[in-house]
Amino acid sequence: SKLLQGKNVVVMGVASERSIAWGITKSLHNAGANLIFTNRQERSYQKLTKLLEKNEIEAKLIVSCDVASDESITNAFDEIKEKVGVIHGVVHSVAFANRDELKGEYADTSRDGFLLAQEISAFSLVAVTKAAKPLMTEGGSIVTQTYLGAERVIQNYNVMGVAKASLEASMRYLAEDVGKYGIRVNAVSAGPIRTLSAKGVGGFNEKLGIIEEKAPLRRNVDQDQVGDATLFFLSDLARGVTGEVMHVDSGYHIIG
Ligand code: 0WD
Repeated sequence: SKLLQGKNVVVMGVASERSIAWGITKSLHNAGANLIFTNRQERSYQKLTKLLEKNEIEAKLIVSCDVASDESITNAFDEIKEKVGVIHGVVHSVAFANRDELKGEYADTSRDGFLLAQEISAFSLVAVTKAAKPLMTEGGSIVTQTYLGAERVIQNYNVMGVAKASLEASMRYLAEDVGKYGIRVNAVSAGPIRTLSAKGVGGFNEKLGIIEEKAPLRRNVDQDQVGDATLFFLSDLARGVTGEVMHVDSGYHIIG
């Protein structure tokens, strides 16, 4: 049977057809998962319902969730519990930083901008894990999306790189917390992919060019490749893996 047949998976962060979470959606759907979606904005909800229709994918449930609010997260997972019951996976594909802080010098980061990036991009995984845990009574898998800027200084990524470092460390601490309940927590570190969020990072096109030139595979990755890697983490194939960051970046991270 299929890898995720009959499994209930929550996908957070489909904003458009270009979203990494949309690539993930297609992989999970093909693997037989029942999908539950969360959106922040009405605009994303409209786009998502159109995309689902076009691709003949039926959502089990769509709920609104703004990860800036504990109440919104609690309400979303309460509704999922009530209408779906047990869940087996969560895909966390959400991040935010002020656009004017994704260029220039990191030293110019404002206090508010720093805290905002940490809140939406890193703390949200903590809050979501806490909310999802009681619904994962049959064990589960939580997968977040990170980037190389967590490990190295990548020009313009600045405050988001520091937020991703926090996200990766949180992922490891959370993996320890929930491992005893049979829940795994992992991260996919994707290479640059042109999405709505990526447009906000200064010098994005140059980044794509450098990968084509220097990465072992000499090409950029796409949303579908991230989708399949995320599927691996969600599936039983990864039953022995937790607290891991897996790079889906054409091997770029090994190059000095
Ligand atoms: O090159 C890239 N695109 C990479 C992205 C490389 C490596 C990692 N990533 C990460 C991003 O940092 C993020 O964590 O992948 C994740 C998804 O990013 P994406 O697919 O590039 O971005 P996008 O299509 O813009 O989706 C981001 C979602 C949007 O959904 P909504 O429904 O809100 O429009 O994150 C959402 C964002 O708005 N988001 C929020 N969702 C809930 N609550 C919030 C929030 N407060 N803020 C932003």
